[in-house]
Order: sequence, then structure tokens, then C-alpha cells
Amino acid sequence: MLVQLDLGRAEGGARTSLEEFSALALSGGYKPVVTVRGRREKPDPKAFVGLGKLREIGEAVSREGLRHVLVNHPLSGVQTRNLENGSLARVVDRTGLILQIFAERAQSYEGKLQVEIARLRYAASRLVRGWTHLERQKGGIGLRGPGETQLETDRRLINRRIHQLEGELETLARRRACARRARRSVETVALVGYTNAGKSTIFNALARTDEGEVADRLFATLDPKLRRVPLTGRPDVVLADTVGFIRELPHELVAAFRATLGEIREATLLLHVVDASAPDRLEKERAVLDVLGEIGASDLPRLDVVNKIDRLGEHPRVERDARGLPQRVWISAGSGEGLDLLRAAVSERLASRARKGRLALTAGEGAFRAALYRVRAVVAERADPRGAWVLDLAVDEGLWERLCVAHAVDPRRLRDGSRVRRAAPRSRRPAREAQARGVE
Ligand SMILES: Nc1nc2c(ncn2[C@@H]2O[C@H](COP(=O)(O)OP(=O)(O)OP(=O)(O)O)[C@@H](O)[C@H]2O)c(=O)[nH]1
Ligand SMILES: [Mg+2]
Repeated sequence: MLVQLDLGRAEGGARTSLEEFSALALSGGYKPVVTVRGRREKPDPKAFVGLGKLREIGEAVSREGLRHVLVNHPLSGVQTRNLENGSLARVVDRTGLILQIFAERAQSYEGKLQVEIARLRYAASRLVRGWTHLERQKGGIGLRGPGETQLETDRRLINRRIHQLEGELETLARRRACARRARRSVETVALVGYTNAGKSTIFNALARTDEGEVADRLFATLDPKLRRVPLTGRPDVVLADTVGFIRELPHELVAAFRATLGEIREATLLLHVVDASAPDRLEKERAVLDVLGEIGASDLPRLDVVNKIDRLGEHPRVERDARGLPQRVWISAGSGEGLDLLRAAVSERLASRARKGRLALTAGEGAFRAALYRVRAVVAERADPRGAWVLDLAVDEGLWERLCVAHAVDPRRLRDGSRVRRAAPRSRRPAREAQARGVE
């Protein structure tokens, strides 16, 4: 059974959100039979729904012989328990459902670790008195300390396990960072977007591979996939396919997936893939931008890819901004229409990253310098004896302006483009090495 309350939300939004919830349920291996909807100003703190609705749920459960009640909202531990007692079915909330799907999809050791940490955090935040399940599992080790309640013991055990797993994850993250450094000379382009937007389909088409999962289900891809992609007139890039985002992505997951989401944060260019045929397309774009913000990637240059235009009968095309740079490419990865435009647009954006120029920084502007390194804008650097720096930069125009605003720097301080352009290939190496030494 699916349960959704419309909490002062607009009618259309609630409908698409219910469709998505139903897709989530299917992806989680459930077969929705009954849907119960209600309208409330605020959720009930005790059982989430009111008494009347709870009775309606309980009756439907026994009438249809249902075993699970899925609720399209995050629930507290107490609400879950009261709903279970009232309905006599197992209750799974939205966060729990997403975590279940992730747990099932995770393939790599790293992915599994991340999901387990997220699940433990979720469990810890919802511990309710009288939950004895962990005690039975622990079998002797970590005996309850004097004066410690069952709740405190559970919490302590969970936290210890989380700590241990995070240690393992840390080791893997270091290895991943190492691998990333090794391919520093190759630029990374990362596909990001809402789940089911078509990222993996585009990945396969651009990388000319048939591997990887493409499936009409949510969260088909969990572990980031990397492949070298040739572009015309430019060095190869590494293309990264990443996990899809979703509205209200549980923050436990975002936190746990920091390591793999690092592929996004460290990319030179993000391809934001959007399903053109989704009725709530704008809302989904917003949700993706929110998650990008959460993982510290909202400053990176982005190229929007509007996919699945075959469903709308649209033609492939490129939209450009005021400076003539590609901002949005309309394609159908399914039919292959517009893929050539996409390849060209990516090349163009990478080539144009350049506002190129030379910038003198004072010793006191270390934070701005660190930010420039973080977005890989530094082509070469010379330190002067008084502790100041002269940097050669190649940086995306919009990004440069955003950085200047954020650090209160006058953008006109970037001088004289032409000379740097010629010098760039030769002076690239020192900057890379400085980065590898961890200069930030
Ligand atoms: N009609 C049409 N369908 C497409 C197109 N591109 C992808 N699809 C379909 O959309 C579904 C999702 O595609 P994926 O590539 O798996 O989407 P994804 O963004 O990688 O999804 P997650 O990995 O779950 O985040 C699949 O059924 C694809 O066949 C397209 O251009 N047109
Ligand atoms: Mg995918």
C-alpha cells in the first residue's frame, strides 16, 4: 500500500510525486495494490496520519491482505511504530525505501560500505525505546555498561560500527583520490541529473559501449563509471556516469556518498541531463541543483543536456548564451539524434574555458588562490620573494565572475589574454605538480 499526504502542496505536484513514489516502490521490489491519500496541514506527531486515516489504512491492509505500508514522507521512529501497531503491517518510509533500493543496487565494495553507513545513521536517528533487535544480534560483545539504558547501548553499538566502516571508507577514498591524481592530465566530464533522465544511455552512446546498466528503473547506476572518450580536435576526456539524484535525497545518503560524488566535484565540466518529457522537469532540475549545492559542486561549469526529445517530436539543437557559448543541447540519446551536436558542444565548452590571463595576488589572498586551484583554473604559477604570487589562469568566464563576487575581487584584475594562450601547453606541468603536492 502506498500512503501519501498532501501537506498544503499544489495538486499537480502531488500527482507527479505520487507517480514517482510508485516507480520507487516498484524499483524496491514492491507491488503497489492500494493507494491511500489524505490532506493535512501538518503531519500528526504520533502516527503521522490522523486516527481516521489510520483506521482506513488498517482496514485496507486486512481486507487486501497487505504486508507493507509505504509512506511517501520521512517518518520519525515513534510515528513508524505507531503506524505499524495501528495497521498491523510493516511500515517503510520514503527514506527507508530509497535506502533499500540503494542497498540492493550497490555493487562495488565502496558502494556497499557507503550504503551501510547511511542505513546505520538512519537507524540511529530513529531508535525507539523498546527496540531489542540489536541486543539479540550483538551476542555478548559490548555488554551494557552500568546505568546504561537499552537505548544508549544500541546507540553506542551503532556508532561504533559506523566509525569502523568510515575508517574503511576513508582508505578507499584515499585510493580513489590517488587514481584521480594519476589522471590529472586528462579532464573529467561528469554526467549528473535526476534518476532515469538518461545519463547512462548518453554515457554508453558517447563512449561507444554497450556495457553498463540502462534500465527503466530508478537508481540503475550507483557506482560511478569512468570511460575515456575521444573528442574531435581535442585531447580525450574521461567521462563519468554517476548515481541519479531524487527529490529529498536522504541526507544520510548524500553524506555517505561524498567519496563517489567526489567524481562530480572534481570534474572540469558537468553535463546536467534532463528528461525533456518529464512533466515536472523544472522541479527535478531544481532538486539536482540543490544536491549539487550540498556536495559543493554548484560552482562548476555546467552544460544542460535536454534528453528524450524524440518523445516530444523536438529537433536536436544547441542554445547559446550571450557570449555564443553552448549552454543547452537538445538531444535524444535513445535515437542518437543530436549526439554529434553534444560532442561538439562539449569540445567547445572545454576549449573556451578560457578567460585566459595573468593575475597578481598578494600574500593575503591565499583563500582566493586556493579557490582558483580548487576549480583547476591555474595553468602556471610563480611565487615572488615577498610571498605574493603571479598566476596564469584559464577559467570559465561565468565561473570567474562568480568567484570574484564570492571573494570580493575586482574581475578586471585578470590581464592580457593572448600571451598566456600560447604559453599554456608548455607551462601546464608545473601547475599540475604544484597541485599534486597539495598546494591549496
Ligand atoms: N524515449 C527515450 N528514452 C530514453 C532516451 N534516453 C534514455 N531513455 C530511456 O530512459 C530510461 C533511463 O535511462 P538511463 O540511461 O538508465 O537513465 P539514468 O539517468 O542513467 O538513470 P539512473 O542510473 O537510474 O540515475 C531507459 O529506459 C532508457 O532506455 C531517449 O533519448 N529517448
Ligand atoms: Mg544510470
